[in-house]
Amino acid sequence: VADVPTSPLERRALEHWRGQGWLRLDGFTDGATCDEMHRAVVDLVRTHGVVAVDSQGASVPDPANPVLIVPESNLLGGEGRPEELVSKVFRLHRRAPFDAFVADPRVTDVVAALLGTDDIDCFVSQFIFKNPGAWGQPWHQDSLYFSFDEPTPVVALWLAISEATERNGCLHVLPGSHREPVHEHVPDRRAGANLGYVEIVDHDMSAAVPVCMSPGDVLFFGSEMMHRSSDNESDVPRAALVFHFAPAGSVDRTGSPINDWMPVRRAVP
Ligand SMILES: O=C(O)CCC(=O)C(=O)O
Repeated sequence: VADVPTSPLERRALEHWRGQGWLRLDGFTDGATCDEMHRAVVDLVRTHGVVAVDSQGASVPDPANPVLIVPESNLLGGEGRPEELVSKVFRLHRRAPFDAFVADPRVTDVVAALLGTDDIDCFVSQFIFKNPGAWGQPWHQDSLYFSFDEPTPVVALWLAISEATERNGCLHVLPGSHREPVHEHVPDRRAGANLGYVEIVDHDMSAAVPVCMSPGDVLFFGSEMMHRSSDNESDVPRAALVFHFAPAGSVDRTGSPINDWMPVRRAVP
Protein backbone atom coordinates (compact mmCIF):
# COMPACT_ATOMS: atom_id res chain seq x y z
CA VAL A 1 0.00 0.00 0.00
CA ALA A 2 1.38 3.38 -0.97
CA ASP A 3 0.12 5.39 2.02
CA VAL A 4 3.26 5.08 4.15
CA PRO A 5 5.91 7.46 2.85
CA THR A 6 9.38 5.99 2.99
CA SER A 7 11.77 8.66 1.70
CA PRO A 8 12.28 12.18 3.10
CA LEU A 9 11.10 13.51 -0.27
CA GLU A 10 7.84 11.59 -0.07
CA ARG A 11 7.39 12.66 3.55
CA ARG A 12 7.91 16.32 2.60
CA ALA A 13 5.48 15.98 -0.31
CA LEU A 14 2.77 14.51 1.93
CA GLU A 15 3.36 17.16 4.61
CA HIS A 16 2.90 19.81 1.93
CA TRP A 17 -0.27 18.11 0.73
CA ARG A 18 -1.71 18.00 4.25
CA GLY A 19 -0.64 21.55 5.16
CA GLN A 20 -1.27 23.46 1.93
CA GLY A 21 -3.81 21.31 0.07
CA TRP A 22 -1.86 20.55 -3.06
CA LEU A 23 1.20 18.76 -4.39
CA ARG A 24 3.23 19.97 -7.35
CA LEU A 25 5.42 17.58 -9.35
CA ASP A 26 7.43 19.31 -12.09
CA GLY A 27 8.47 17.38 -15.20
CA PHE A 28 6.00 14.62 -14.33
CA THR A 29 5.04 13.89 -17.96
CA ASP A 30 7.22 14.13 -21.07
CA GLY A 31 6.52 16.57 -23.88
CA ALA A 32 5.77 13.81 -26.40
CA THR A 33 2.90 12.51 -24.23
CA CYS A 34 1.50 16.04 -23.82
CA ASP A 35 1.69 16.57 -27.60
CA GLU A 36 0.03 13.23 -28.34
CA MET A 37 -2.91 14.02 -26.01
CA HIS A 38 -3.19 17.55 -27.45
CA ARG A 39 -3.27 16.19 -31.03
CA ALA A 40 -5.91 13.59 -30.09
CA VAL A 41 -8.26 16.17 -28.61
CA VAL A 42 -7.77 18.60 -31.53
CA ASP A 43 -8.68 15.70 -33.89
CA LEU A 44 -11.86 15.08 -31.88
CA VAL A 45 -12.88 18.73 -32.01
CA ARG A 46 -12.12 18.98 -35.76
CA THR A 47 -14.11 15.80 -36.42
CA HIS A 48 -17.15 16.71 -34.35
CA GLY A 49 -17.09 20.52 -34.32
CA VAL A 50 -18.26 22.79 -31.52
CA VAL A 51 -21.48 24.08 -33.04
CA ALA A 52 -24.27 21.62 -32.25
CA VAL A 53 -25.01 22.01 -28.56
CA ASP A 54 -27.61 20.34 -26.37
CA SER A 55 -29.46 21.85 -23.40
CA GLN A 56 -26.29 21.59 -21.31
CA GLY A 57 -24.44 23.68 -23.87
CA ALA A 58 -22.44 20.68 -25.05
CA SER A 59 -22.40 18.65 -28.25
CA VAL A 60 -22.69 14.87 -27.97
CA PRO A 61 -21.30 13.44 -31.19
CA ASP A 62 -20.96 9.73 -30.43
CA PRO A 63 -23.74 8.05 -28.39
CA ALA A 64 -21.59 4.92 -27.88
CA ASN A 65 -18.88 6.85 -26.09
CA PRO A 66 -19.84 10.49 -25.99
CA VAL A 67 -17.31 13.18 -25.48
CA LEU A 68 -18.82 16.50 -24.44
CA ILE A 69 -17.52 19.45 -26.42
CA VAL A 70 -18.25 22.84 -24.86
CA PRO A 71 -17.77 26.09 -26.81
CA GLU A 72 -15.94 29.07 -25.32
CA SER A 73 -18.73 31.53 -24.46
CA ASN A 74 -16.54 34.57 -24.78
CA LEU A 75 -15.52 33.58 -28.33
CA LEU A 76 -19.00 32.59 -29.60
CA GLY A 77 -19.58 33.67 -33.18
CA GLY A 78 -15.89 34.35 -33.70
CA GLU A 79 -13.78 33.25 -36.64
CA GLY A 80 -11.30 30.44 -36.27
CA ARG A 81 -10.57 26.75 -36.45
CA PRO A 82 -12.67 24.53 -34.14
CA GLU A 83 -9.83 24.20 -31.63
CA GLU A 84 -9.63 28.01 -31.43
CA LEU A 85 -13.29 28.37 -30.42
CA VAL A 86 -13.69 25.47 -28.01
CA SER A 87 -13.48 25.76 -24.22
CA LYS A 88 -13.49 22.24 -22.79
CA VAL A 89 -13.78 18.64 -23.96
CA PHE A 90 -15.04 16.19 -21.31
CA ARG A 91 -15.19 12.37 -21.08
CA LEU A 92 -11.87 11.51 -22.61
CA HIS A 93 -10.58 8.88 -20.20
CA ARG A 94 -11.94 5.77 -21.93
CA ARG A 95 -10.18 6.73 -25.17
CA ALA A 96 -6.57 6.33 -26.24
CA PRO A 97 -4.17 7.84 -25.35
CA PHE A 98 -5.91 9.21 -22.22
CA ASP A 99 -6.88 5.72 -20.92
CA ALA A 100 -3.22 4.69 -20.64
CA PHE A 101 -2.28 7.94 -18.87
CA VAL A 102 -4.90 7.63 -16.09
CA ALA A 103 -3.98 3.99 -15.42
CA ASP A 104 -0.21 4.57 -15.52
CA PRO A 105 1.29 3.46 -12.17
CA ARG A 106 3.23 6.76 -12.01
CA VAL A 107 -0.17 8.47 -11.77
CA THR A 108 -2.00 5.91 -9.67
CA ASP A 109 0.89 5.53 -7.19
CA VAL A 110 0.54 9.21 -6.28
CA VAL A 111 -3.27 9.14 -6.28
CA ALA A 112 -3.23 5.99 -4.08
CA ALA A 113 -0.94 7.73 -1.58
CA LEU A 114 -3.14 10.85 -1.51
CA LEU A 115 -6.47 8.99 -1.30
CA GLY A 116 -5.10 6.31 1.06
CA THR A 117 -6.48 3.44 -1.01
CA ASP A 118 -5.36 1.22 -3.88
CA ASP A 119 -8.92 0.92 -5.20
CA ILE A 120 -9.29 3.95 -7.43
CA ASP A 121 -11.65 5.13 -10.18
CA CYS A 122 -11.20 8.04 -12.56
CA PHE A 123 -14.59 9.72 -13.03
CA VAL A 124 -13.92 13.07 -14.74
CA SER A 125 -11.59 14.09 -17.54
CA GLN A 126 -11.48 17.42 -19.30
CA PHE A 127 -9.17 19.10 -21.76
CA ILE A 128 -9.23 22.88 -21.26
CA PHE A 129 -8.12 24.93 -24.28
CA LYS A 130 -8.19 28.42 -22.66
CA ASN A 131 -7.62 30.22 -25.94
CA PRO A 132 -6.59 33.90 -26.17
CA GLY A 133 -9.55 36.00 -25.02
CA ALA A 134 -11.11 33.21 -22.90
CA TRP A 135 -12.27 34.21 -19.43
CA GLY A 136 -10.85 32.41 -16.44
CA GLN A 137 -12.86 30.19 -14.09
CA PRO A 138 -13.64 32.16 -10.89
CA TRP A 139 -12.87 31.06 -7.30
CA HIS A 140 -14.52 27.73 -6.58
CA GLN A 141 -14.22 24.38 -4.83
CA ASP A 142 -14.62 21.33 -7.06
CA SER A 143 -16.59 19.64 -4.23
CA LEU A 144 -19.51 21.85 -5.19
CA TYR A 145 -19.76 19.97 -8.48
CA PHE A 146 -19.28 16.59 -6.70
CA SER A 147 -22.26 16.73 -4.33
CA PHE A 148 -22.33 13.02 -3.54
CA ASP A 149 -24.56 11.58 -0.77
CA GLU A 150 -21.56 10.51 1.31
CA PRO A 151 -18.43 12.62 1.93
CA THR A 152 -16.06 11.40 -0.79
CA PRO A 153 -12.38 12.31 -1.03
CA VAL A 154 -11.55 13.44 -4.56
CA VAL A 155 -8.09 14.18 -5.98
CA ALA A 156 -7.61 16.29 -9.12
CA LEU A 157 -4.61 15.97 -11.40
CA TRP A 158 -4.02 19.19 -13.42
CA LEU A 159 -1.45 18.62 -16.18
CA ALA A 160 0.03 21.60 -18.02
CA ILE A 161 -0.05 20.93 -21.78
CA SER A 162 1.28 24.41 -22.64
CA GLU A 163 3.12 26.99 -20.58
CA ALA A 164 0.72 28.36 -17.94
CA THR A 165 1.63 31.95 -17.01
CA GLU A 166 -0.09 34.78 -15.18
CA ARG A 167 -0.78 36.40 -18.56
CA ASN A 168 -2.33 33.40 -20.28
CA GLY A 169 -4.46 32.22 -17.36
CA CYS A 170 -2.60 29.94 -14.93
CA LEU A 171 -4.26 28.49 -11.85
CA HIS A 172 -4.27 30.40 -8.54
CA VAL A 173 -4.65 28.47 -5.29
CA LEU A 174 -5.47 29.48 -1.72
CA PRO A 175 -3.10 27.71 0.72
CA GLY A 176 -4.89 25.89 3.54
CA SER A 177 -8.36 26.34 2.04
CA HIS A 178 -8.73 22.55 1.70
CA ARG A 179 -9.81 22.59 5.36
CA GLU A 180 -12.82 24.80 4.56
CA PRO A 181 -16.35 23.42 4.24
CA VAL A 182 -17.99 23.84 0.84
CA HIS A 183 -18.90 27.53 0.61
CA GLU A 184 -21.87 29.09 -1.08
CA HIS A 185 -21.15 29.69 -4.79
CA VAL A 186 -23.01 32.38 -6.75
CA PRO A 187 -23.38 32.40 -10.55
CA ASP A 188 -20.57 34.05 -12.50
CA ARG A 189 -22.50 36.92 -14.07
CA ARG A 190 -19.84 38.14 -16.54
CA ALA A 191 -21.27 38.24 -20.06
CA GLY A 192 -18.46 36.04 -21.37
CA ALA A 193 -18.54 33.50 -18.54
CA ASN A 194 -18.78 29.86 -19.51
CA LEU A 195 -21.73 27.64 -18.73
CA GLY A 196 -21.65 26.36 -15.14
CA TYR A 197 -19.15 28.89 -13.83
CA VAL A 198 -19.92 29.84 -10.23
CA GLU A 199 -17.99 31.85 -7.69
CA ILE A 200 -17.18 31.98 -3.97
CA VAL A 201 -17.65 35.57 -2.76
CA ASP A 202 -17.70 35.06 1.05
CA HIS A 203 -14.02 34.28 1.69
CA ASP A 204 -10.79 36.30 1.83
CA MET A 205 -8.63 35.25 -1.12
CA SER A 206 -5.81 37.75 -0.50
CA ALA A 207 -3.30 35.01 0.44
CA ALA A 208 -3.74 33.29 -2.95
CA VAL A 209 -0.70 32.31 -5.01
CA PRO A 210 -0.38 31.90 -8.80
CA VAL A 211 0.86 28.52 -10.03
CA CYS A 212 2.93 29.06 -13.19
CA MET A 213 3.75 25.76 -14.88
CA SER A 214 5.54 24.32 -17.92
CA PRO A 215 4.33 21.52 -20.19
CA GLY A 216 4.47 18.21 -18.34
CA ASP A 217 4.25 19.73 -14.84
CA VAL A 218 1.44 18.42 -12.66
CA LEU A 219 -0.54 19.84 -9.74
CA PHE A 220 -2.52 17.43 -7.57
CA PHE A 221 -5.17 19.03 -5.34
CA GLY A 222 -8.12 17.96 -3.22
CA SER A 223 -11.67 18.93 -4.16
CA GLU A 224 -12.17 21.28 -1.19
CA MET A 225 -9.24 23.49 -2.12
CA MET A 226 -10.27 26.93 -3.35
CA HIS A 227 -8.79 27.77 -6.74
CA ARG A 228 -9.44 29.85 -9.82
CA SER A 229 -7.81 30.57 -13.16
CA SER A 230 -7.26 34.04 -14.57
CA ASP A 231 -8.34 35.33 -18.00
CA ASN A 232 -6.15 34.61 -20.99
CA GLU A 233 -4.87 38.10 -21.82
CA SER A 234 -2.06 36.83 -24.05
CA ASP A 235 -2.03 35.80 -27.69
CA VAL A 236 -1.17 32.16 -27.01
CA PRO A 237 -3.44 29.34 -25.77
CA ARG A 238 -3.07 27.94 -22.25
CA ALA A 239 -3.95 24.28 -22.57
CA ALA A 240 -4.34 21.82 -19.67
CA LEU A 241 -5.75 18.38 -19.02
CA VAL A 242 -7.59 17.68 -15.76
CA PHE A 243 -8.61 14.31 -14.27
CA HIS A 244 -10.50 13.57 -11.06
CA PHE A 245 -10.02 10.38 -9.03
CA ALA A 246 -12.01 8.95 -6.10
CA PRO A 247 -12.17 5.66 -4.16
CA ALA A 248 -13.86 2.82 -6.06
CA GLY A 249 -17.37 2.21 -4.78
CA SER A 250 -18.13 5.92 -4.28
CA VAL A 251 -21.86 6.46 -4.76
CA ASP A 252 -22.68 9.09 -7.39
CA ARG A 253 -26.36 9.92 -7.77
CA THR A 254 -25.75 13.34 -9.31
CA GLY A 255 -26.73 12.17 -12.79
CA SER A 256 -24.07 14.49 -14.19
CA PRO A 257 -23.41 13.83 -17.90
CA ILE A 258 -19.79 14.77 -17.22
CA ASN A 259 -19.10 11.98 -14.74
CA ASP A 260 -18.10 8.55 -16.06
CA TRP A 261 -16.72 6.13 -13.43
CA MET A 262 -13.91 3.90 -14.68
CA PRO A 263 -11.58 1.66 -12.63
CA VAL A 264 -7.92 2.64 -12.96
CA ARG A 265 -6.36 0.63 -10.12
CA ARG A 266 -7.41 -2.23 -7.85
CA ALA A 267 -5.62 -3.63 -4.79
CA VAL A 268 -6.53 -7.12 -6.03
CA PRO A 269 -6.48 -7.00 -9.86
O1 LIG B 1 -7.64 25.39 -15.75
C1 LIG B 1 -8.53 26.20 -15.59
O2 LIG B 1 -8.63 27.20 -16.29
C2 LIG B 1 -9.56 26.00 -14.52
C3 LIG B 1 -9.54 24.61 -14.02
C4 LIG B 1 -10.36 24.45 -12.80
O3 LIG B 1 -10.57 25.36 -12.05
C5 LIG B 1 -10.90 23.15 -12.49
O4 LIG B 1 -10.66 22.20 -13.25
O5 LIG B 1 -11.60 23.02 -11.47
